[in-house]
Amino acid sequence: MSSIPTLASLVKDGKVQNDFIMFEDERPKVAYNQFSNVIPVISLDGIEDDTPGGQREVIRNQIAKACEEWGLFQVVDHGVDPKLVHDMATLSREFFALPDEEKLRFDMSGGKKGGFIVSSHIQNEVVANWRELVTFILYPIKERDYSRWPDKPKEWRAVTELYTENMMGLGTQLLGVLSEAMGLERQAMTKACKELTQRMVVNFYPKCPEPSLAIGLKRHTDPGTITLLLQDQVGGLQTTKDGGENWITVQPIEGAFVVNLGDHAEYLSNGRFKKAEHQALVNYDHNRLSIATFINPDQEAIVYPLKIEEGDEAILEEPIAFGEMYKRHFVKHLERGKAKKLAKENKLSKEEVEKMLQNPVKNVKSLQELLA
Ligand SMILES: O=C(O)CCC(=O)C(=O)O
Ligand SMILES: [Fe+2]
Repeated sequence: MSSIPTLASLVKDGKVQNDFIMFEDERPKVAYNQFSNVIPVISLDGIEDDTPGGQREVIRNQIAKACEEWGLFQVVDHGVDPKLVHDMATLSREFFALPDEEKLRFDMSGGKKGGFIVSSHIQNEVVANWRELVTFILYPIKERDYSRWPDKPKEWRAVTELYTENMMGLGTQLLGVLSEAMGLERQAMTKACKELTQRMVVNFYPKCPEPSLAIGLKRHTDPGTITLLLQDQVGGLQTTKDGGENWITVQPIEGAFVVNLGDHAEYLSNGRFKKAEHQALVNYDHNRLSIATFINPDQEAIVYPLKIEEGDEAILEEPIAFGEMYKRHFVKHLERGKAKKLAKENKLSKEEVEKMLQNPVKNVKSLQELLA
């Protein structure tokens, strides 16, 4: 989708281009601002109190329950400085408000590992997303490429460096709690990651002239271990636990982080904790900003269940390197889009689509080829 300059230049038209029109059955069913309160909001206050029956145990039980049911919850009293969080969001908004040519200085199309792009950093998506984004690698630190980070506003870099450090701290803390909830030592999940890596995607969803036809970010799961999402007060994040039958819109809470589990966490827990399927809607009246921090394993980390409950079978047929799992995740995502397109054009029957979706991983390309 790199042929699209930026979304700002499309908004004038009053209609979205065909590229952005969603398949009918995937168009938004529940409004972006019809908030639900079913997603647990968990205070981390007292998490250090590790005495028997103490606050850590209470928090652990709440988090485990949320992950068994949704794979998604919100945290408050998480200890991250509210000013830092506020600055991170404000500077991000300022970046997206820059003229197109400033943003396009960081154009990441053509396989670059970071920078600015419209719609998606994954190539060949069948339906485009109504979003602009900036993405970059934060950990391991030696892989940071500052030439791919915005250099305006000028405070961006220092604030992002502090923010990412805080996200690593919070993410590690939560993985510790999840490990304990599996009856394992606190470091079990981080050790299974070999070395924790981190990527950030700052999402900007401009107002959309046809929000009932387009989507900000199509339904997906995150491939990694755990995601910490900061969203503004506009609303638009939705999740489903029944494969898209019912969607609920997550209530924005000032200063909270939405935590969601990715594929890797589901595998490590052998399916006890769920990966959260989610999507982001756009709307007619407001721009929306969200900042996703993805905490992932090293590409070489071997993925296998850390704990298999008695009587359960392993959900993975064989151990697999995270790098390979990551690649398959995106191939599957793209194949799904292609199958839906063929179905729409009536070139595939429903059964054929199902078959394609069940066995999509043929001719796995290199990850580099998959990125825009
Ligand atoms: O914008 C949102 O609320 C969701 C973002 C997201 O899911 C992602 O970047 O992976
Ligand atoms: Fe996501």
